[in-house]
Amino acid sequence: MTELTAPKSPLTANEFADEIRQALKYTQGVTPEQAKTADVYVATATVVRRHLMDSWMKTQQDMINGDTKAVGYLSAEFLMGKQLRNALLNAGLTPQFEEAVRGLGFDPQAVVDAEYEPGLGNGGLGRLAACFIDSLASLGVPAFGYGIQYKYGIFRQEFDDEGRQIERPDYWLSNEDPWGHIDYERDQRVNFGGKVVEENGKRVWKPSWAVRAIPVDYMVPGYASGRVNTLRLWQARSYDEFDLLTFNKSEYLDAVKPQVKAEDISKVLYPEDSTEVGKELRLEQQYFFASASIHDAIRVFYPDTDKPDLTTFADKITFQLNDTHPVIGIPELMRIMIDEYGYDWDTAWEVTHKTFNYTCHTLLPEALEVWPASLIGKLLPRHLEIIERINKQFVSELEAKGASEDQIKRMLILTDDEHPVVRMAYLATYAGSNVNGVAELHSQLLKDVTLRDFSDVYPAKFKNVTNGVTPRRFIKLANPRLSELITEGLGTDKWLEDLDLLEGLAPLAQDDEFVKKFAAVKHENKVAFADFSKQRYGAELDANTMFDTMIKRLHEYKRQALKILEIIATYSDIKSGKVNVQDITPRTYIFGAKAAPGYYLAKMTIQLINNVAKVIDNDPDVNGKIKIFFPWNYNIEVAQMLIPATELDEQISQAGKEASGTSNMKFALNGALTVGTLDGANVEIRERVGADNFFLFGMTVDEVEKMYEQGYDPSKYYEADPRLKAAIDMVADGTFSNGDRNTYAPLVSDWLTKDWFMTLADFSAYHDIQADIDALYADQLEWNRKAILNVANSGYFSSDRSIKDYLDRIWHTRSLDK
Ligand code: NBX
Repeated sequence: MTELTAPKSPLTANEFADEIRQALKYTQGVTPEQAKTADVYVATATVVRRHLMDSWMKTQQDMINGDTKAVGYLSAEFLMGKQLRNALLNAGLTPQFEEAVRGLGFDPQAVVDAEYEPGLGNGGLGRLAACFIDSLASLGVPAFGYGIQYKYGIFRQEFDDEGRQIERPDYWLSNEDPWGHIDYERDQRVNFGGKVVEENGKRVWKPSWAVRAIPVDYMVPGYASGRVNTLRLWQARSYDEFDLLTFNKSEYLDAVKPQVKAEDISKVLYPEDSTEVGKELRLEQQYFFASASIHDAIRVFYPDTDKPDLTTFADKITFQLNDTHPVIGIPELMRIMIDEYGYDWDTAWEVTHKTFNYTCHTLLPEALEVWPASLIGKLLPRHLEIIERINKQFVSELEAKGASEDQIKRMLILTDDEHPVVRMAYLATYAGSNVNGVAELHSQLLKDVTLRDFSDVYPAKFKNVTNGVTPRRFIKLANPRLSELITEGLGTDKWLEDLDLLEGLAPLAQDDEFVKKFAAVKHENKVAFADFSKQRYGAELDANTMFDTMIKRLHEYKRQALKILEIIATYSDIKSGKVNVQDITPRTYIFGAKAAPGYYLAKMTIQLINNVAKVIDNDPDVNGKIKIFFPWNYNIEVAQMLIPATELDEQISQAGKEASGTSNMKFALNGALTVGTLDGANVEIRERVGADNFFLFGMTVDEVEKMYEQGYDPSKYYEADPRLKAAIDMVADGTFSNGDRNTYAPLVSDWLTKDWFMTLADFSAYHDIQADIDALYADQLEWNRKAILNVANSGYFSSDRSIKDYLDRIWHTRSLDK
């Protein structure tokens, strides 16, 4: 493989092999002969980490000693994916690794596969955080990712015999984690509970319990930058090894209870991604990592003093709040400055305001976090006081600006009703310097709808930064074949650092030889995915069918239902003889999705998809023309295999609901064509790749709004479209539930009476576009030309570009000098 510009490492393959042997011997206590593949993985990771150590230390020193403001990316989730290949690539050690490991008698890919994927995120938001810290390091911007080292990540998904989702714990730390370094000496105390008392005219918090936050540090190596940043994930531990009082009463098991409670805080990632659960433990998690991280930043940037000049804090670091999850950090910084360091309110406010910025990732009102004031008061009484004062100051400010009473009421951070709540998005918007959406359309809708009052009063705060994805993981690592072809086509591999260079591929879309090579790469990727699916899932996929993929969390607004209903309608056409099965373009429909464990309709949709798959598979009338494949436990590893193999990408959410989407970017960059609505970043992808190279369908945001206003009646669409009616009837009549009409009754009833996301209204348009898709697919040369144009024109969607936009528009900082 070509590695033209990755940093040339001084390490030879032989030296690498020696170091692996040493690590095996001195850290793991095995000889190379005794070593298992997993031992070699751990040893290799140890060597890579050691090799990065100097750059890591230098980056930290340059950050602390220089005058470049750092970025603190505060996020409850970092969905990193496996680390080894990424670290090797960024350290420029891939060829040496391959040779060394082979020389030791092991298969390099098996060594890489031995890593257990950490699932410390739900979906797009967590993966975005991981892409962003990769880009920050690659651009040489000093940065910390701050989050939680959950003991259990996102659940492992299984399907039972009825096709229902089962959730199993994801005990990802059951084996050694060679990447994380636990730093007991740099722990932080995080207090909870108790009350606030008046002492010498000051409000003093007397907490009733505390948790020890211990940092686990992960290196974040930049690609070809020589820089290595830090991802610092906090682990919760107890201070109370034994509650002696209880112990003396010889209630031994009760004595460890406080310890268990403390350690619960970092125990599990909440698996709900769009609906709020409002659980006490979740607020504890949020405060736990926000507080520990802010204290940590003070420790890092003001070393060797207990009297830091925090008026300069905002020049040292800027905190980006990844959604509302870390927003409790705002009153926390206020409290630290006022209570712990004796600053006055106005000084603390100025610093806090300058330090924080907020990114919103949703448009669903139910996903905007609110916390009952009573809960905050119980857990963080001093913070509630501070929030009350912020709210008061806010109201005065609004009055001074001439806001109406109504408007002020709508905007309250702390509501004034019987059960007051704190609206975290409002707190972040008022207190922070900037608020941004994650795609043009989303940012516009934030201003016009979701945060309209705020944008009226504070228009300058509102920014857009369109999301992006890292080309290192999602092109180079995921798609080595395409990467080689790109490098060949461009004559350089610099595109990995400057993705705009992909534009140079556009003329090659007219070169039939290049197009054929591109098609061959896609085909090989499909074969590879089929092999993987056979091995991992026992599935039989035909690489000569169109690979049509929908991967994302299962949610009504994303409309997996639209796709499954279209598949069912096609099946019904075959059964009724309306279409001749020979005329059907063979497609393999691939789904990957987890549903929140308590999300009833989402789980039922999974069950339906699995059972449609079964029925279709076993029906000789289908003649293998259509197949559904739903690999369980979709994760980053599966994504890296599946995205390069996909030809058609489904981005079919109801317009105005998907904030951005990021798989859409990964697909375009890997040469899939998109069928999609004008939603999220689809809009910008279509603008860039060209309307001719994108399958657009469905209602626009304005049409959706109008329809809500008019009163939407889904049953009209059911009655009007015989294909839709046939499909829904099939679900209702037990075709996919062994004749049982009850199994999907709630889903059917929702479609016919509610259908909040207007799946039925968009059904005909979605069906009509399928004919265009099939027609183009029949001309493989044309299809692949368009696919190449998707690759060539998607360079904008590099997370390097997103980070540069954050630097220019929000953070106002820069790379460290080389
Ligand atoms: O964030 C997602 C959006 O739905 C996508 O449109 C967007 O591309 C992506 C990155 O900006 N949001 C998301 O993934 N949210 C969560 O995972 C989530 C997790 C916990 C929670 C609320 C939302 N309490």
